[in-house]
Amino acid sequence: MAETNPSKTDNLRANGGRLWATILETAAFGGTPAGGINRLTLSPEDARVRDWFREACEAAGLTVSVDGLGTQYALRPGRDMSRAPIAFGSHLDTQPTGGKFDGVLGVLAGLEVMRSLNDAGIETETPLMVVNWTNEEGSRFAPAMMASAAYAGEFTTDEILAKRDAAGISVAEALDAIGYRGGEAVGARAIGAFVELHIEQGPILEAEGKTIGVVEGGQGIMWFDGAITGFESHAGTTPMPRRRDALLALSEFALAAERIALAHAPSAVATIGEATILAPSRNVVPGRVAFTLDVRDPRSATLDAMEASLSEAATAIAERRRVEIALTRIWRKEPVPFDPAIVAAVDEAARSLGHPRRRIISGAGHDACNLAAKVPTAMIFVPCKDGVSHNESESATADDCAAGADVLLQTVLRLANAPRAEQPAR
Ligand code: HGY
Ligand code: MN
Ligand code: MN
Repeated sequence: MAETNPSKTDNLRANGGRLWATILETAAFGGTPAGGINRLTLSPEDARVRDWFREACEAAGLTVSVDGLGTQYALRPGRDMSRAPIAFGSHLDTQPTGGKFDGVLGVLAGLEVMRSLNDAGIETETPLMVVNWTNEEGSRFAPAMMASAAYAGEFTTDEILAKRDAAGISVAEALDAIGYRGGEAVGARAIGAFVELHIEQGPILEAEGKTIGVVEGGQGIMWFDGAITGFESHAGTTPMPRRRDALLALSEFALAAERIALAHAPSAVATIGEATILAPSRNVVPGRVAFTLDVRDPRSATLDAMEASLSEAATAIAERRRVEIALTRIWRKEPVPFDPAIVAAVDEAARSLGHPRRRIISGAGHDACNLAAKVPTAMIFVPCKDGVSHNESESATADDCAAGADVLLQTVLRLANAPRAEQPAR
């Protein structure tokens, strides 16, 4: 009989100590001497944490499936198996300078929810599912959040399988190399609602002394690939005025991007995270440079305005420095609102647990931002130290992680035991 007695479920809490132990245990897979994690998607380190996750889920009585892009789905039966499962999770891949919590907290808290329900002998009306989405970070293969984007129908599976990393290895080859190219069709699996727990990766919750962020949506993102072509020449004999220096052109463009972001303060951001001199040599004026640009803002119109300003800046710098600047937008993710009913369920769960909370918009992209196009979705944030993330020093407290897991557990129980008529509708 599904346990829907509120007295038993309302008082249920996750085992915060067990959750913290799994965070520390899995941090060993790709762990760095500085205490961070370097676990690029589909790497040997990623394969090891995937194996660990599968074994832990199976030990918790879950049925684990893998789809054609390697995403792992771990299902816990509910009393009414005709209902689409309430899903929760995040990602286990990290940035090269990643920390212990980005993505990891959402997946391991999902596992903890399952373990806590098992310990309490609670069966929910609706099935539950914890998900590890492939390649959320987008560091090795662009774009970010690619597997959840394919699940939501934004890309075909073949488009994603054909994406290549800097070494020319395709997603398909990388999946096959670690044995995680599953047989399940991407997007075929029904999800009734999706909730993602994540560290905020920004400074707001900590600065305001809030434990829980009730996330109402995600901001928009644009990714560009850039190439600047000048002219290689002798570092000793080429007079400064005669140079067509690609690196100096990039330097000007980087400052222009900063100026354009500041012109749309306080929300807009712009980042050149990768820059390479092609055929570098200490005594040759750089003739060719490749770079990437990440631009974000919560407003679509501001993204448009920034893209226009960036293009104007590139044209002006190219003319002045007699170089060519090619700026190609390779990805645009529109700002996304989360489902009000799921946001309300998160808010109510946080209120019932007595955690100080506030509404917030996510500055980072998340798999939830893709799921929102297909299923009712929302997110839960907890603070991280100094708002730092994508840095090996990324840190969160065991208490805040436990609080986030409790809010996730109570949100999931509310959604999973709601009468069918009140089930999230799409
Ligand atoms: O780029 C992002 O916002 C995410 O961390 N992948
Ligand atoms: Mn993340
Ligand atoms: Mn990240």
